[in-house]
Amino acid sequence: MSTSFLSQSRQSVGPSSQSYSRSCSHSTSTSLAKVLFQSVVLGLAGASLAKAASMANTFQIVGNSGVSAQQLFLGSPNKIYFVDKTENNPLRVTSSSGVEHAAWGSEYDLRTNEFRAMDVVSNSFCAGGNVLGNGTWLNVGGNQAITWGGLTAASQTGGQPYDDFDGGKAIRLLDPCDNSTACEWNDDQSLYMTTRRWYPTLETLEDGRIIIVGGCSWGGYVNTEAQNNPTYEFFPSRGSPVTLNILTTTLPANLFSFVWLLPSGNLFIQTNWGTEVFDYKKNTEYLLDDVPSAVRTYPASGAVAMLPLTPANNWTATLMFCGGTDLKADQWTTNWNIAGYPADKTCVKISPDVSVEWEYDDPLDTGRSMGQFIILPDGRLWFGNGVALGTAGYGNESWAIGRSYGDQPLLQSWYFDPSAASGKRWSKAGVSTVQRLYHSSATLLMDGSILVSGSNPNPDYVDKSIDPSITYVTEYQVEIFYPDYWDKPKPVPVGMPKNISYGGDYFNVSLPSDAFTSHSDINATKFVIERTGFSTHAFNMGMRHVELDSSFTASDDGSAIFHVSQAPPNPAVIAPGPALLFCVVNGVPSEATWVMLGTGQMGRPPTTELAELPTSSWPSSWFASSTDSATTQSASAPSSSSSSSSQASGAERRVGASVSLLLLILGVIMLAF
Ligand SMILES: [Cu+2]
Repeated sequence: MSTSFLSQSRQSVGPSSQSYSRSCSHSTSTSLAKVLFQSVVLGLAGASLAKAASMANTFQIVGNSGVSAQQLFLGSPNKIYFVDKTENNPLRVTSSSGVEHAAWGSEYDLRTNEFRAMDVVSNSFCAGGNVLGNGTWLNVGGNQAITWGGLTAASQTGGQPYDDFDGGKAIRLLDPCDNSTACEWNDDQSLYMTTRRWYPTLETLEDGRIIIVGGCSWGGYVNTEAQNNPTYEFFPSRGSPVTLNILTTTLPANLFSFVWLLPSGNLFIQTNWGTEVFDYKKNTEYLLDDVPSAVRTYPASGAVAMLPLTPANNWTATLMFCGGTDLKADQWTTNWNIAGYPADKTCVKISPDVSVEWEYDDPLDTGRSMGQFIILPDGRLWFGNGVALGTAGYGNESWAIGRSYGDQPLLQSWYFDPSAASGKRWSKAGVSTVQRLYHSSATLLMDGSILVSGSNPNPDYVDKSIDPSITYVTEYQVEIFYPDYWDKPKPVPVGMPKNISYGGDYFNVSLPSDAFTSHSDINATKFVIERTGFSTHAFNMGMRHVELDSSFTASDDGSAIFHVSQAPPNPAVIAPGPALLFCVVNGVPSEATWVMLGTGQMGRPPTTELAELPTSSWPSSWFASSTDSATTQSASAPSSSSSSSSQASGAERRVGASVSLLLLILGVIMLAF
């Protein structure tokens, strides 16, 4: 695919009814039946053309990742960083020692959809990641150096074929470079951990430091007592690893434990069936009831997310878990057909700062393992990727699908709206054309779309030319999913800040009148911070959505100035570091502004009380014809502030109505004959 096509495919194309209008214009002199036939057929064609031009709810393949996207993150406004395990990717890179070898890292530029190879140095197989308070990204842990087929290499310190080093204790640092290609992973052995961690979880804390939790020494499908690393430590280091008891009682499916910093300053930990609140400052664990219905951690791999923290819910954290697999501790053996076992379809949630009770939420349409949540700027969650049968993982067993322990990939993606009425929270989003099994990943982008990549349930790179019998190959295709708001005109806020503090003065952001289709849109405008997180193994470490408090002053001309609070004066609501700031008007997000939460330095950021917001106000002229302010506020917009969004959707509705009318007339005529 050419670059020009690729860049075009990321542009918004609004729906149009032009072709329908043209098809009608030259049919006036023909017979009634012909008119009706042409109108109906061409009208339908016109309507479907209008639909085809729409990007909303579609996936588009835009490029290649270069290496398999086992791990990825949005490191800067226009750069995605992919990290793979050491394997025989055709992409080559040269080590600092001058050895050319297969690459297992790459940088992807969203402006050009092109990638460059990066040298990751040590084996980052199933590493964890997150971003420090100063904006440096961490990639932690992995496996020993390997050779062809993923087998352990004789040398653990470089050499052919991959010149890779043992990554079990590795700490890899990256300062992303948006406007150059100069940045590289810094794999500095003097910073390494003292113990091995394969499948560790990383969560950023109030002072910008990262806690590194769990993992095992040598890998495998699930953890074992012999290789368990039931400890946590910090980066920058605060000394030797400390035992975390829950990791000793939750074998074997307790790798990539889910760890979230709660607004209370405690950590919520969910791993295998076990669940607890952990006061990491006092090293005290408070056990809660087991997660209901299914295991959600790897390799069951349910979809997980912290639901949006908003002024309306007083920034209370709710953790949501959907799908996974209901296997008990003794069932994680590979002597039976795991790949044929249906995945779980329940969704459960808990708000541990206010209640220790688990609750069920609307279930999935179909059971799913390795489903993944991405929080959208409008507060809904996108849910995609994964399989209906089996689990994460791969191996040589006769029942494996090729090598995959998962089967029947699910291409349908969904929206979950936590604010909708119970029973109505799920609705269909787009259908992907690419199967996303084990080792897939996804992230929100600055423009409100979602990048999806990965899938490689194999020990080494494989395509159809290497093994024609392989069902699930190493997948490089990068897709973008365009949510349903994509075709609507984006609001263009003026005055978005580059820094957000924890408390202090509010800031002002203005929106012109054409940002609103009605006065009520002003009331429906939100400002949200999104941490997009580090994506691997069907979840994004550090992904979080925090809505800021705001009020507005609307003007006679239909424009409005929004008064937007800083982040709550509590870095446990959202940890310091880089994030995206969106303005969302009635569900349609602006392009994000890249912001730094806190000072951009390591250390607990200063906090101060939030300044009180001005009371929201409408111009008195809008109330002239009515004393009922509620009626006035929801009145339709004056023609001067009607945007192309309402016109476009109006045109679509008109096309639909005309086609229906013509079909009705045609039906009546046919009945008459
Ligand atoms: Cu893995």
